[in-house]
Amino acid sequence: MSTNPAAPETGPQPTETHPTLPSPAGDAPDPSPVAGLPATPAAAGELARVAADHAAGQLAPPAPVHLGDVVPAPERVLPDPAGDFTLPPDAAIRVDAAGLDVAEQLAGWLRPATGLPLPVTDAAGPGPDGPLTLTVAATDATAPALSGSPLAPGAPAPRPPADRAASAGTARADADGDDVALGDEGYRLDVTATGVRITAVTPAGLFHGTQTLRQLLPAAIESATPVAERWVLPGGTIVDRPRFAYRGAMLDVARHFFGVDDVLRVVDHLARYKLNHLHLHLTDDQGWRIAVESRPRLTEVGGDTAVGGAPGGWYTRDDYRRIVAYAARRHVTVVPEIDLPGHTNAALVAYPELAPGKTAPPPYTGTDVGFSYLDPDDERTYAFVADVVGEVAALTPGPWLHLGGDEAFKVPAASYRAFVERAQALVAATGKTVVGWHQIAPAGHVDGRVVQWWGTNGDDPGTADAVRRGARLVLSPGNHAYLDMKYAPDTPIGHDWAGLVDVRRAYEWDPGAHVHGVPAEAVLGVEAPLWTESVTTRAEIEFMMFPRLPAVAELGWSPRSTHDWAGFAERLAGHGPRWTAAGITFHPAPEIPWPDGPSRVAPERVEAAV
Ligand code: TNX
Repeated sequence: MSTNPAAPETGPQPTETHPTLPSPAGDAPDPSPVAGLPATPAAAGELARVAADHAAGQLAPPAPVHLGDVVPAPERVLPDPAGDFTLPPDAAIRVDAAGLDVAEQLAGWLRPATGLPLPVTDAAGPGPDGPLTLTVAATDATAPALSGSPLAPGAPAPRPPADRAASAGTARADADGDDVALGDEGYRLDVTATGVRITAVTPAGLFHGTQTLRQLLPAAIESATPVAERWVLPGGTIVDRPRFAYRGAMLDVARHFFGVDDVLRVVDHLARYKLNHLHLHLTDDQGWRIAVESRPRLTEVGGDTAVGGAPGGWYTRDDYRRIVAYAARRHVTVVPEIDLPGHTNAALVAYPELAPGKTAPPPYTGTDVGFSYLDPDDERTYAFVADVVGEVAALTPGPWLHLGGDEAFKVPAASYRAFVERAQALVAATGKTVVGWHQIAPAGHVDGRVVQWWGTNGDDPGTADAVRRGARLVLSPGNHAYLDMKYAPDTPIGHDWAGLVDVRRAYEWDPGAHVHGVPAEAVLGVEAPLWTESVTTRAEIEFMMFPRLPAVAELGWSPRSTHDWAGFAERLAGHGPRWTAAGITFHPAPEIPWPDGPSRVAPERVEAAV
């Protein structure tokens, strides 16, 4: 694989190497406009072109990426070595109206490195069929099966029904697993010698398909400037859809504040790996990061601080709208968290009447937890909660609102439970679905409630009981999914209260069978939280996310039947050069067989991160 930027051509130019067929004798008059060339009839000329293309295909080296080299692992992969496709210089992307925005995004990713114009054209309009076709089909009927073909060697077996994402669409899978419904987020990708087609039922599915396409091109596709490369895709078919409907990551913007551009970049990272939720931890003791018009002091006063005296900051309503819209375009839903009743020191500094003692505490820039709380016995607390969740809900198009609920150690159990029940009702009144850390489990059920489990031993009868009463679960086990845990003892940033989380530990667990007494059907999905007490820069965010974020993404997307550490590590290794080309900082984890060896992978970037 070459990652060299294209250099100006010097010396002799390469000559045409395509073999050509001799003209048959006795041809009809020369249709060629070029004087002096031997006569070649149209039909024979076409024959020659096809033969030449075929021969070139046979002579060309195989695609450097294999069809199964995708993270997260696709549900089915059927390689066809004769079907490798090379992007021609005049390639256009044809798409129907529903897929237009996805096609524009795909073109935007492919243009910088290829240097090709890659125009996006309307499939309904005039013009030839381009080699790249994206189709949003109205129904699954247009997502044909792998018509009786055997599964690829090593390809995953059809998954059991319990694994299926809780998504719309009429799932069909016959005994051979030959026919599948793509559903809300699935796609089918066909690569043949003459073109590439992605088919999906929704733009979200199409978008996931384009992320797969991107990964199948040589790693140099991530370059921001043109690269001399043969842009070849491996032939065959992928039919793919998620195991879980909720696949997310959390960014704590309260302990340290991260500006809009940093958040947008995190959205891009999620989208690459088919994660579809970004949970923003917007408030904590050290800072309040979202403007609330009815309570301006929350940001004016409470937004000024951060851990260790670092600069504070907050999102205006327009900043937040920008984040939400950017995420939506990438089929990522923002989940805002207002952490209540604990983790509220910044709010108490701004509005002391909410504090139990009715006096403002000093601003807090340390990293302890569990000391602050809103006064659960004061009605002004509930007016405050109603104002805040009302405004945040109104700014948020997604269905979720996270009310925190963790580590309110100083609130007696009965008061805590009563507070959570009132706060849940206030969230429900905004039309949003309640999400909360698993400490909210003992509170009464409210329609659709989601409990986010962050324990470390898989054993929590309270959470299992909440599930029996109707809650669904998002899994973020601290000892597997927490991105703020150190990889190893010498990781320069991060915590270790939940243990060390190397890439293998991030990968080796099953969200469908993790919490005792919780059946797979109750699991909505997975989320990898990044707390930022010790994370201060964009490079450090990436260093903690990569390569563990793709590990959790695979647990959320891929059927359990594909789960295999060695195979995952191999596939993941191929992403190191992609991250390097894209300028993404990552931890060169020693357990991953990086193509150039761990020490050769972007060492300067890793140093920059720590
Ligand atoms: C626990 S996880 C917390 C956070 C900390 C984190 C550090 C959870 C719901 N609460 O307040 O930032 O540990 O790892």
